[in-house]
Amino acid sequence: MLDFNQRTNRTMNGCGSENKELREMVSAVVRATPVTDMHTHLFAPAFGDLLLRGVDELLTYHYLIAEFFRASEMPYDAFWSLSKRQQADAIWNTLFLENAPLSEACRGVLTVLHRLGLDVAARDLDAYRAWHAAQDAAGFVDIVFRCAGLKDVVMTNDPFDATERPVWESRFERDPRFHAALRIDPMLNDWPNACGKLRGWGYAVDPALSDKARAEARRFLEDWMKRTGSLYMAVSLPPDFAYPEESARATLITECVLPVARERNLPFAMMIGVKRNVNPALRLAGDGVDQCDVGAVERLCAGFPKNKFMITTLSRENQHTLAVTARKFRNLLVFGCWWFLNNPSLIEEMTRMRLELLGPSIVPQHSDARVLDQVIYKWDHSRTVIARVLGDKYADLAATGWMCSEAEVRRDAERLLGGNFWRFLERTL
Ligand code: RAT
Ligand code: ZN
Repeated sequence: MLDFNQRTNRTMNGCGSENKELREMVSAVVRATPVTDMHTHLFAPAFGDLLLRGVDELLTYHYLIAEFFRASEMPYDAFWSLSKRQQADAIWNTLFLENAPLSEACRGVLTVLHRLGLDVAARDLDAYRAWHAAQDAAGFVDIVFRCAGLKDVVMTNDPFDATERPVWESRFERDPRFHAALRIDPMLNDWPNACGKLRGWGYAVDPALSDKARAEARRFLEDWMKRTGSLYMAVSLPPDFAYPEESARATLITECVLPVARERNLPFAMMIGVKRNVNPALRLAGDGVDQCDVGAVERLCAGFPKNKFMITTLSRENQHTLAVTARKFRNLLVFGCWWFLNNPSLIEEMTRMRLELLGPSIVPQHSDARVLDQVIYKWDHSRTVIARVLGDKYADLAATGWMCSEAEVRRDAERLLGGNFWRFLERTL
């Protein structure tokens, strides 16, 4: 029996020797647990050039392009007129050689090269290029999945994308590691334009969203959910996203998206808070962030209890409200540290807060990878943070005498790194 002082010491002294072992065990378990990455921009090899990979793609990631323009004097147009290889050279020279690559996106490139077994100390970009050029797509997918500890990923599949659409319309063999998710931004964020496209594809829709148009919009969604076998529908939304409201978007959500999702018992994912094109000269790198009204999520979850919602918000300031909202609604799954939040300090803060408010009922992270290799660093860095936070939490429990077994830690890690996502999909409300 411990006396009061010993108990107090254990409680205060979070890093006792038992805790060191505990933390090491947690870290090993989290490292060994395979991940389902529930939101990426990756494609299976059957999609050809849509699957981005290699060091030039890593260096020209839009996160790095934004950082490059801060560090360089190069005019925007001059950069955009360069070939991809030249852009990669410019970014390498500017962000890695002339400046220290301290940002998370820069560090990520180095983690990838290192984990692939390349000599980062050599700073030899051409050697990295040569190594990548010798990899074939299918074999490289295997290498990357193994290295990242990935089980499977969810793609972002856009039926409005002129390059992607024909792939779905052709016959191809599905790779079971790449699941689909139907992305419907054009429909919900620019209905007049999307409406014209749908008409061209044989759906009798109209800008005013008559009854007939609503039925046809539902038919479009059903056709594409079926064709792609999507696990969910998804949209990214601006900070001023409101619900309910008088708008084509709100009508489409109520009358088309939610009924189709309900019918298939699949979630609707909303990623809220992106301010598109804050600086159009940066192209894909030109988007910004602002706070949104989490009340809109609350009203949707309350108003449609038979629908499942997966929500992430881009602004740090929205995270607490979102976590509290999830406490109130079992049809709400909070996921990931999205985009500008995918940095170790913010992942740590968010994961800690979410575990404290929601226990292990969350999806702490998704990668948002656009380049195959990126899953290596995104999961390497996130796993480290998740393991640290979990280690602290189990140590807090241990201080009371509640010891979690390795099997229990494994159970929790499996849930956090994929199980919760699959369970939410299969759940009937
Ligand atoms: O994280 C990103 O790469 C962004 O450009 C977006 O793609 C964002 O994740 C989104 O899905 O809209
Ligand atoms: Zn994304």
